[in-house]
Amino acid sequence: MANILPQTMEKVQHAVLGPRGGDKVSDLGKNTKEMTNKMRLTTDYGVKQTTADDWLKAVDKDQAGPLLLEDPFARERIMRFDHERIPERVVHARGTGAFGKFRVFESAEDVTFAPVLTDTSRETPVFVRFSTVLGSRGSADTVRDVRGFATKFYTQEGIWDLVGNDIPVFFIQDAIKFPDVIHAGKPEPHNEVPQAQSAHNNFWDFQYNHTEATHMFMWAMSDRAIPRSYRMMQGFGVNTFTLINAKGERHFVKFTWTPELGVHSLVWDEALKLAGQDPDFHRKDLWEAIENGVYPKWKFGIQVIPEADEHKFDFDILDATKIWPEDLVPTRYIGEMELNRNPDEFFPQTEQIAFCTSHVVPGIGFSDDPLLQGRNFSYFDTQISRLGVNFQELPINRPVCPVMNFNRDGAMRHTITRGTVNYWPNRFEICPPASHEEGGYVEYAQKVVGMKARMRSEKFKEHFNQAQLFWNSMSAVEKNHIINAFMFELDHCEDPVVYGRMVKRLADIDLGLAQTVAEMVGGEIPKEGRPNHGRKAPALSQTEFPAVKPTIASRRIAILIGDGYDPISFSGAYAAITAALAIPLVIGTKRSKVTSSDGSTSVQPHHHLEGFRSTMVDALFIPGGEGSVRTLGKNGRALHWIREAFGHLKTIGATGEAVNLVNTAIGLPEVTVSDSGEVHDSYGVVTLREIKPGSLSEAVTIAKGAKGFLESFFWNISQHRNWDRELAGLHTQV
Ligand code: HDD
Repeated sequence: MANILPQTMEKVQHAVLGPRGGDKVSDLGKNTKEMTNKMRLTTDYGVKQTTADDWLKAVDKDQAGPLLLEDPFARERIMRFDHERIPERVVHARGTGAFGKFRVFESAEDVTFAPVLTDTSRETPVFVRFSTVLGSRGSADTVRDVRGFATKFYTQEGIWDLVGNDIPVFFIQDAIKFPDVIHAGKPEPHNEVPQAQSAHNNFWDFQYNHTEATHMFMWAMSDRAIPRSYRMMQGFGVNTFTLINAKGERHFVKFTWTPELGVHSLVWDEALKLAGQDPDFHRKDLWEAIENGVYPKWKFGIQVIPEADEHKFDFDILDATKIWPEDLVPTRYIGEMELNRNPDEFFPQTEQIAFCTSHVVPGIGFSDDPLLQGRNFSYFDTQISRLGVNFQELPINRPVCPVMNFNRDGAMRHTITRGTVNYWPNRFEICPPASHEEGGYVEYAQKVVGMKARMRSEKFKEHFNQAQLFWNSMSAVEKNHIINAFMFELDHCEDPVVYGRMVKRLADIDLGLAQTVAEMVGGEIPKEGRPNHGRKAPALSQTEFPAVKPTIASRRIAILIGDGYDPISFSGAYAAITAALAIPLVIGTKRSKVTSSDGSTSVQPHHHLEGFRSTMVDALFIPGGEGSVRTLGKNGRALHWIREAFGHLKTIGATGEAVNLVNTAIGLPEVTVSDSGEVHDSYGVVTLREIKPGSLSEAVTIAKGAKGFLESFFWNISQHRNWDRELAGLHTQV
C-alpha cells in the first residue's frame, strides 16, 4: 500500500518552493512545532503535567470520590475541547488542499505587468484547496456536485486568490441571487434532507425558475460533477477579470487550469458506492499521489479579449453563465502549477485558509461582472464570521511580503506594531502610501456614467444557446451519462410540478433528451422543443479532450490472489506496475500470508476482498495459479469484484488459469479471451493464457497497438475506461 507517512522535516526541506524569496514553507516554519518524545506534556500555559489520565479527585480509602473543579489541568483540557469547532464554510465546507509552486514559462507582459504572470524566472508558492459545494464538512467526496478549485498565490506583491470551480460557468448572473441558489441546493429547511445532493425538489425548482441556470445545470449533470480525482479536473476562474499592461491598456481575461493527467470521471454507480465505501476517496487520492512523489500538475491558461472588442460577441463577456468558446477566444497557455507537499495539519492550514476574490495584485483587476463584484464583498465578510477580523494574520493566510498599515485591534490580534501613531497622515511620515512606481495598486481609470437601476444588459437575457452548445459537443457516452443523471435526479424529486416542469425545460436544449428523460421520470412527454442551432465546441467534451501523454502513473491497480498463485505473473506484473509509477494493491482472499503455487514465495496482501472493493481501484489484474484461481472461483465476492470492475468499464487483465475465471465471471459471448500464447484484448479485457518466459518482463511502453500483455493492459488503463463496452451496452449485463 502507498506510504501514508506523517510529513517529516526532510520532506518540508525537500519541498523548497523557490529560491527567490516568497518561500511560504519557511514562513510557516515560524509557527510549526515538531512533536517529539523528548518533550513533556504541558498545559497551554507551559506548566508540565504529571498525568493526562486522572482528574483531581477527593478520594476515599477505596481511591474513589468526586472530581474537584479546582483541577486547572482537567478544566483546561475540557474547556479547550468544548471550543474546538468553528463555523464550517457556508458553501464548499468539505475540502482538502496541498502546497505547491507556480511558474510562467511564457511572459504575458503584452497584457499585464503583474510579475507573477510575466517573470519566467520566478516560482510563486501556492496553496490549493479543492472542495465540493453543497455537502457539510463530514460529507462524502464522490457526490454529484460542482468542485471548487481555489488557489492562493503567495506573490512578492501580495496575495492573489483565484477562487474557481471545475466547471467554467455558474448558475446565476447576479450575486444577489447567491443565497437563493445555495438555499435551494442545500438540505431542505424543514428536515435537513438530503445531505450533499442536488437530487431534491428545491434544487430543481430553483433551476426551472431561473432559465439563466440552464447552461450550468447541464455541466452539473455531466461527468464533470463526479471527477475520478481532483488531480484530473480542469479549473476555471469563471468570472471575467481584467489585466493591465505597462502601457496602461486593459484586457478582459478568463483564467483556466488544465491537468496534465487529462480530465477523467468516475462512473455514477461507482461514485454512489464510493460515497459509502470510502467517503474520503478524493482526499486520500491527492494525499497518496503527493506522498508517492507523483506530483499533480496543471497548465495555466488565459483567454484574453482587448477592451475594444468587449461588445463584439453575441453573448455578454461579463456574464458568468457563458463560456468564451475556444474557436472565438483561444486559450493561451503561459504557466504551470505543481502540487508537491501535503499540509502538516489539516485545521490550521486547510480549514483556516481563507480565500477572497477581492485579493488581486497590481496588474490584475476586476470587471463589471455582476457576480464577481458581489463575490468581492462576500468572501471577506464570510471570513470575518468564520475566523475573525484578524484572519489575514493566520500563518496560512499571511502574505510572504511585508505587511504594514494602520488596521488595529479586533479579536485575537497578535501582531505587535511598535510606534506611537496608528493613523495617516502622521507627523513622522510613518508608513506612507506607495506610489505606482513603488508598486502601489492603482485602479484602472474606467469611465463610469450611469443611472441607478436594478437591470441587466440585453445579452444577459439569452439563456439557451450555450446550453445547447454544451449538449451538442458531448460524445455519445457523455450524452448517455447526462440522460442517466437527469433520470436519477428527477426521480428523487417527489413533486410532479418539479419534474414535470424540468422535462419541459430540457426541451429547450434538445427534444430527444427531454423525451427520453420524461418517459423515465414520469413527466408529460414534450412534443416540441426549442430549435437547436447545431453548433459544437469540441473542447467541452472530456472524452474528446486534447490528447495527453498516455500514462498509468498514480493509478491504483488491484492484483487479486489466493493461496497457490502463479509467482511469475504476480511478480512480473507487480514490478512493472511499480516501475510505471502506478500503485499495485494486492487483494487477497485473506490478509494473512498467501503462498505461491510452488511454495517459493509468499506475500501479505494489502487488503482482503471484503475489506476493499473494486470501486477503489482503476484496474484489476488476476494472475494464474491453479489453487488461487480455484479459491477465487468459489468466492462470491471475488466474482463480484470482476463483474463490478467490468460494469464500471475498468481494464481487467488475466493470465494463465485466471483467463477462464474472468471469462466465467463476465459470461458474455461478446467478450472473448485468449486461447493460446497470444495476447487478446476484447473490450479492455486483456488476457494471455500461456505465459512464455519473458511474457511479463518486457520493457513496457504505453502505446496504442502494443503487442505485449503488460503493454496492452497498461494502454487500456491509460485510456481510463473502456467506453466501447458502454456503447455496446455490455456493462449493464454482468
Ligand atoms: Fe463562492 C466559497 C467558488 C460564486 C460566496 N466559492 C467558495 C469556494 C470556492 C468558490 C471554490 C471555496 C473556497 C475555499 O476553498 O475556501 N463561488 C465560487 C465560484 C463562483 C462562486 C467559482 C462563481 C463564479 N460565491 C459565489 C457568489 C458568492 C459566493 C456569487 C456570494 C455572493 N463562496 C462564497 C462564500 C464562501 C465561498 C460564502 C464560503 C466560504 C468562503 O467563501 O470562504 O463567501
